[in-house]
Amino acid sequence: MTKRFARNALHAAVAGVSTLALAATSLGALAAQSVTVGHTTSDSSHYSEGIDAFAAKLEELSGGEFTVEEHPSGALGGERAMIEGLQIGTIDMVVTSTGPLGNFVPQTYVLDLPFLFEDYDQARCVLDGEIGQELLDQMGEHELVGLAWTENGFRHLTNSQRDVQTPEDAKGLKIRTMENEMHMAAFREMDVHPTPMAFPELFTALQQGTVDGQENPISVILTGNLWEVQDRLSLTGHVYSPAIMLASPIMWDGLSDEEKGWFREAARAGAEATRAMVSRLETEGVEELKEKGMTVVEDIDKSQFQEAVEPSYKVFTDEYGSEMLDRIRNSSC
Ligand code: EAX
Repeated sequence: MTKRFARNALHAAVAGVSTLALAATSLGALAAQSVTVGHTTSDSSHYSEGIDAFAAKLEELSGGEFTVEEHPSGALGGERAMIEGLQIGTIDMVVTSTGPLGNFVPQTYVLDLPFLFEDYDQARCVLDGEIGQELLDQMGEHELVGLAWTENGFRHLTNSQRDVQTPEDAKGLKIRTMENEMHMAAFREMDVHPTPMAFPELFTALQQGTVDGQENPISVILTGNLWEVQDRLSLTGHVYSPAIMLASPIMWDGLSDEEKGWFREAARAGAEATRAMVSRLETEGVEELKEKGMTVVEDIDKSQFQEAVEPSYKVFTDEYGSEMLDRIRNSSC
């Protein structure tokens, strides 16, 4: 009897242990919920810096319930393809420029107008305010979830043909642009031949001379090694390039309100880290690019470029009206 009791007790204990073990395993499975984040830039870029900060904050807030799996360098495709991936749920999150975003959410085209923002402070102030929030909310109408505005940076022109100091110097160049109608319209006004292309194809296109040049922020030129295949940089700063942290509605709908709050807070921490790196590289990065052998044209009369691309504003307002543009221009930022 005692023996049997002992055996039963043992069985019960074993059963108890395995129930606990099972419970621990399912907790473990939750703890290991991994979030895939894709982007086109390298793992030493400003986006990657932001994703590290996002991951650290998300893990901290969730007590390890979520971990982040970063896929840099276009491993999951170009920005347009990744945004489509969010809509169908094959990717959980993407950090992307607004380059191809207007194809999905036309309201964002306004942000891609050349010389819209004077400087980083103004752009960040607009995006962090009411207008930015309104645009983030609009993602929801297009099967996307906007978590936070982050940053790519002011775009500068590079090419392999000649030093470009004035719009006249740029005439006739074949320049890769993002898949963005506003950017293409602006370059057409300058008599530059815009060639839209996804970022992962860019390095080879420059290397093989399919295009003469491209335009991107300093961080992308530096950390994407574009200096290896481009020897001239002109600090045109012709357009501010916002970036956004987007989530898939399929992942999002499976989260509780508390979890959604963690993602939003972590995304803001990520944006902050990215912006800090963009600011730092805007000056330090130019020096590094010179050391790597690029000729840098710094003395640019931006008003000449601004004048040359001005008609592209009409292309925008004819199609989308001027309400949002006026609001940005009249904002207190
Ligand atoms: O978002 O396509 C581009 O030139 C972008 O600036 C790049 O993918 C980073």
